[in-house]
Amino acid sequence: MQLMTNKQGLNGTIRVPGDKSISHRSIMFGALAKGTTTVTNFLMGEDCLSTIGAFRALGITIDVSPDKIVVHGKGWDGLQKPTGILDVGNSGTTIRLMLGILAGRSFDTMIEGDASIAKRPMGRVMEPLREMGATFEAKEDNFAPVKVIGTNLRPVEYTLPVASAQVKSAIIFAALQAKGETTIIEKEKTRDHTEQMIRQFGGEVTVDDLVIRVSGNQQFQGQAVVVPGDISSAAFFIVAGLIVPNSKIRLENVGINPTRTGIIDVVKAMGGKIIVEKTSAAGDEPAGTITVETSELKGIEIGGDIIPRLIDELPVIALLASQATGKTTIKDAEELKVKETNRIDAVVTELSKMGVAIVGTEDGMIIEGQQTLHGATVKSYGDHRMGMTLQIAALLADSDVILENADAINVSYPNFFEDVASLY
Ligand code: SPQ
Repeated sequence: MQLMTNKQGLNGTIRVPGDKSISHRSIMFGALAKGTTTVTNFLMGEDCLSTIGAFRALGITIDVSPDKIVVHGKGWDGLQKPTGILDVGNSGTTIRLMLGILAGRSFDTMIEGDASIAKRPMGRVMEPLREMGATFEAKEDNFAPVKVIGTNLRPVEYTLPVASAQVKSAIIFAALQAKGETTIIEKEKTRDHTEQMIRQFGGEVTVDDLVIRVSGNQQFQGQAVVVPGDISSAAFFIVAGLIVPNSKIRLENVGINPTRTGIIDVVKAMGGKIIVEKTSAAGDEPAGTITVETSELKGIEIGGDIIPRLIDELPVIALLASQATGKTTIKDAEELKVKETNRIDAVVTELSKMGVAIVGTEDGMIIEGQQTLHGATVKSYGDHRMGMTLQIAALLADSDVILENADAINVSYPNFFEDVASLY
């Protein structure tokens, strides 16, 4: 499709859709709890619908209406052996967290996803779960489809070799079913929505900096979950507002959990005009209004423990850097290679096509600033975040930008193009 351009200015207010990570977890906890869970501002993107589909296949009734989702949870033992293979589509969060849930059930399950999922490593989740007694069969012992052979689990003390909320969460879901206390030691602090939701659903978890302790045999009660807007979706408008001349964009009801706000810190460090006003806390999840304006930006170095706090925003941050003065270096971000696509290669290839001087490194990218963006035919690699990054880049292009496979955006932001157009 032909992407929109705009050098005159983007102005207005956007309410980005619900947070993807929190939406997934609301269905999971709702299904594992006893009683009714209602979820409002749920993200109706393809990934979260895959999670709903998986739990329906496991025997959970989930009512979907435009204003809310109702999950009729039956407790852990309410999950039933599915008749077919569970299909997670494009969703890494669904498959990895489900491995932790299914490992402790009393039945076997086959779980698979699309071509991208079939290339993403599952060994990182299966390894700690095997230490807890879990049994899996997987392609090359690392890739989906995975057969989960449900069994009784034991607690573990596990130090994460990678900074990953998905691996951490899979271990937590297994630990909740084990007999005794599990200790998880994170490499770096990652998004903590699973920990927050345990508490919201009446369970217990203790967190002491990087050390998480979870007891087994925990039972949950249904809750009302209000999902804040997704800061990873807001990121595209944060960048657009900063780089398109004469722009001012207000983003309402954005989740500002500190484990997710690395992009705000980066924008401030680059000299961008950004104001964050805290408005509410939905459960344990804080939300606020973010306002950005066109800004003079300077290149910086991005690395270390901020990376997990902005990992999904790095493609669009690379674009932001291309419009700053000076060079920006992104390092310690080798995890980008195992996302929906290799996001280091994809960003470097596609932004280069548009004229950006950018090189990939083993663990990140180096981006030259003050780049003129040119028209090109670009592709999303089936990765929603690539597709949206390229639309924001196209705004400043001097001629037509054609995006192949734009549908990938439906994974996390079905109304993205309409929201961009609303700012004209
Ligand atoms: O679900 P999926 O496909 O893995 O989605 C992504 C994304 O860009 O939307 C990653 F590709 O987000 C992950 C994120 O990168 C969502 C997530 C979570 O909800 O726990 C955690 C991060 O992944 P990881 O591998 O660092 O744990």
